[in-house]
Amino acid sequence: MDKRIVASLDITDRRVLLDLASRLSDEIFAIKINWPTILTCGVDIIRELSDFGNVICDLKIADIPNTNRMIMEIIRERNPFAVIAHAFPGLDSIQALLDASEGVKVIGVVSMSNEGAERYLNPLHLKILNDLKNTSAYGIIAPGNDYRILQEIAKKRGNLKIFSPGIGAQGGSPSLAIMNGADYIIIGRNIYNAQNPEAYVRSVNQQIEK
Ligand code: BMP
Repeated sequence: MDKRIVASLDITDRRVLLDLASRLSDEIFAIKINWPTILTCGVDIIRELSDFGNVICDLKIADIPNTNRMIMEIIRERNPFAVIAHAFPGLDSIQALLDASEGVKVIGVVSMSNEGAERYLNPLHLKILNDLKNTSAYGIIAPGNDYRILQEIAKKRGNLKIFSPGIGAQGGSPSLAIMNGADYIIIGRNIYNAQNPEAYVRSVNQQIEK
């Protein structure tokens, strides 16, 4: 079976992070890292983690095209599989990332899993999705704990892959997220705080398979 879990290893201790990455690598699609890891371990952690498989850099890049391009040029040197960017700054900003990507995939945030996103971002999700469909972006972020939004996005996503956070600690269920349209589920705390992260990941894989 194709692996569907993205392990969000929001860990700031380099040794703990690399150890867990090596233990999980056979059971997951990718490792996702975020600002806490990059700010503490340094940007070269991306290359180190890439020894264990796909690395998704969750930088939620959200700037003008020139700054986006500069960020992509720094990141792409370190062998990531993908970067996550906000799409709300506009298509010129997303296009700048795509133009500089040299094969690194771009995943755009369409809607978020936190409650506060209901006010500003989430009402725009279909508009953002439609725009992203006209680019060469690889995927989108859509909430794995809001099945109504997830279903709506899944119906209209075209070729874009759906990555869904909000699983476990934020209330979403792995199998319901997949049933409602997620291609990949992003799980953080439930993995790295588990007593036995490998066993937890294996049990989620079994749930998904069923
Ligand atoms: P956790 O499973 O521990 O809640 O972690 C989820 C991860 O996904 C975190 O890195 C968070 O920043 C990210 N994320 C999210 O939770 N919701 C979103 O809408 C977008 C995210 O990138």
